[in-house]
Amino acid sequence: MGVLNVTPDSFSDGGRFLDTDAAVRHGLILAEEGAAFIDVGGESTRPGAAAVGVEQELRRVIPVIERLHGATAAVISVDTSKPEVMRAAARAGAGLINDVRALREAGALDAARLSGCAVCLMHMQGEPRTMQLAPAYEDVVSEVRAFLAERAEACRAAGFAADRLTVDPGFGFGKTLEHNLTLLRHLRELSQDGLPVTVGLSRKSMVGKLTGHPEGGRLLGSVALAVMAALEGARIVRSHDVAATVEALRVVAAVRES
Ligand code: PT1
Repeated sequence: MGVLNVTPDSFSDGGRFLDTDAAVRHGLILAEEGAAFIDVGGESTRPGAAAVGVEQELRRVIPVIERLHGATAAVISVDTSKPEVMRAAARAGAGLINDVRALREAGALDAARLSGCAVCLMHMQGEPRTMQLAPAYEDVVSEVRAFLAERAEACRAAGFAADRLTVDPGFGFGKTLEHNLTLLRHLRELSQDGLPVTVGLSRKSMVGKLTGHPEGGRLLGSVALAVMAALEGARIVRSHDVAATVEALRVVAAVRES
């Protein structure tokens, strides 16, 4: 899954893709590099980020989704928690709703179900603005697993087919380095009910803490974590660096299938 941030405060692109043309061009490059999903996001959810209004988020993402849809075989994903954005994105051609709040916002569960899109349910403790101030768990693996199981059950009860869902532990979302590493080591336990697991590790501060490198220097650490996640059963890997990540995962797959 390739990351396409359409935000001025994006941590990875310095706002370079605020104009629709440039965003669409970059999305097409991600697809050519081998991304099966292009994840279009207009609300930054990195630690410390403030919320954005619905009109602004719509203005950012909908033109990009409209133009990517049909221009690539990749599935267009929309990184949003807002029901209005889910509805408009689905009309514009999105096939996956990637919600870091796991459809907990008012109206989101219904909007997602009626959209016909598949859904990624992610775990987050707190809200982006404050989630890294004091993350705390008694047992991070069982708490994240229980949360994801509860949200998947809420979706099934609302009428989602199980094969339209994926779950994500939410690396860096209200978690210390130790929480993140524990979750990665125990990734297989997060989806006992057989739902595919998605992970996002690319360029995150956990990579910085492990390598000492700033955001621009985290490719090798990010690819190493992507490989580890794949070996621990992850089925979808969200990344800014699609060419490098796809190459690494293809090599791993070739060995495992040999
Ligand atoms: C993710 C994810 C996401 N991450 C899914 N969607 C982000 N499904 C946005 C840091 O510690 O992991 N899964 N959408 C980006 N969020 C972060 C969080 C970015 C933490 C950076 C950090 O640096």
